[in-house]
Amino acid sequence: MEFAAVFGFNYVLMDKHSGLREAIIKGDAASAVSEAHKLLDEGIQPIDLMTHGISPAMAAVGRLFEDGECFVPELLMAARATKEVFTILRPFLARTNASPRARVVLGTVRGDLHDIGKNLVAAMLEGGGFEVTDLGVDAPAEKFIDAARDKQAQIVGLSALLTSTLPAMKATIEAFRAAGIRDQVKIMVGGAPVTQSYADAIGADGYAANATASVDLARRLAG
Ligand code: B1M
Repeated sequence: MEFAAVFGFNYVLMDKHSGLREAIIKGDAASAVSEAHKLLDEGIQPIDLMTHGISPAMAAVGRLFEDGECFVPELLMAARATKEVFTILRPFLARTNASPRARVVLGTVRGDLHDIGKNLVAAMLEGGGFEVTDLGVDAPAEKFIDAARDKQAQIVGLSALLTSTLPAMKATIEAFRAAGIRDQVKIMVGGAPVTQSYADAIGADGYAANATASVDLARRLAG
């Protein structure tokens, strides 16, 4: 795939994150990790690597996939490169947390295996001072409920990328109600097919369109 074609002229004019974006789009994990180390050594904040590097790169890979310009193997290579960069960013993000603002239990709902956006949200929340318990993908309602109880979480975050798994989001919120603990947690939702009106319709406490907005929302929900 052609990097210039993905980002257009402005991005080709090379900002400091362009090497990282290019490596992720190409699915070159080793170069992505080395670009990330280089940026961190230059004093760039880990949050900036996510907002200007990982996030736009994965959005670009998503567009290429939708346009039929890349296929599942390339998607998976880009996802793997992103995960390896997360591995080196995580300790930096954790280091900034003196005492957590609130505990968040986060996961991708049942039936849904997409985790790149959810991982970005987790990393941004950690960077924003939240303690995050990540339940991974394909998480059933009971897993969210058990973890929320165990961790005494104030916030539960549900991610979904498929229109077919949106009902699992609704079912998870209903399960919290049935378990009698709906009023003990704030539930935030997000993911490409989710909208504010869907969040309202299923009784969520908040919706965030992207990882940056999820930190603002979590701060608001945590009071
Ligand atoms: Co899938 N997939 N996929 N996929 N995939 C989509 C979602 C799709 C739109 C592609 C398409 O066809 N155009 C389509 C869904 C169509 C629909 O439902 N209407 C689709 C499909 C159909 C499928 C399969 C069914 C394909 C198949 O097997 N036939 C299958 C389903 C598997 C399953 O889940 N059961 C499938 C599989 C896969 C891969 C495994 C190959 C891979 C996932 C790898 C992984 O995640 N580890 C994959 C990918 C990569 C995509 C696309 C291309 C990219 C998703 C992504 O990572 N985006 C996607 C098309 C697209 O979105 N353009 C597509 C980048 C990421 C940073 O953005 O995830 O939106 P996003 O997260 C954002 C926000 O949404 C938000 O913040 C994030 C960061 O800014 N956000 C939250 C997310 N969660 C949040 C939670 C919050 C707050 C904000 O609070 C709790």
